[in-house]
Amino acid sequence: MSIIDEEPAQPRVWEENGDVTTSQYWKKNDKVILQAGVGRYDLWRGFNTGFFASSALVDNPKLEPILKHCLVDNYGSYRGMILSDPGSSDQYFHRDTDPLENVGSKGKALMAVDDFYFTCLIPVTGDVTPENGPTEFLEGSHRHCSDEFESLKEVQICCPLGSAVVFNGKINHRGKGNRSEKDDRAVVYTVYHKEWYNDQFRKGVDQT
Ligand SMILES: O=C(O)CCC(=O)C(=O)O
Repeated sequence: MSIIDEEPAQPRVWEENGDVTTSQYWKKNDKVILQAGVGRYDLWRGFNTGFFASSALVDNPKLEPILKHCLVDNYGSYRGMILSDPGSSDQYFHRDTDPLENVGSKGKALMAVDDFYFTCLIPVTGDVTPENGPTEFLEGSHRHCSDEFESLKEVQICCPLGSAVVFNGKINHRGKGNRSEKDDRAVVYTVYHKEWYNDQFRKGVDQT
């Protein structure tokens, strides 16, 4: 939180599923925190020591076989965290993967490639509840370009403490706002992706 309090917020503008999306981010040395809705923070880059390097996260025996099944070989992982304060707003809808298009972001190129990216969310301070902000998915959107999204259903997933949610990074989703009075809703995430993909890049974030 000291990074957010002390560093200037930098504006971020990019395209998500064909729509211009705006947010902000904070940067200090190797660390980058992305705003993921007002009052929601994605500790994205540079959080890789201590808890983030623990074997329960890095070599989790329950998760490893699932990811091996999904990605088969030549994949790696990194970790970060989503913090969501009481009173935070909904996040913007997004896919976790880049659309893989030079121009546009509707996902035509993405639909043509094999699945290469999965995200795992693990609550760490308490259950994820309807009040403190479930993860909302557009059901089946990992198999659709965004101009077909209208017919898809929104589904909210509440993950209890001790469980995890694993999803295809192509799926359109968002974290819902935190309507609770005092739950600090925190989830650690692990991103697993094929080695050929670079996830240390985000459109609209200064890479220097
Ligand atoms: O906080 C959540 O429930 C969703 C987080 C998210 O969108 C992500 O990790 O890509």
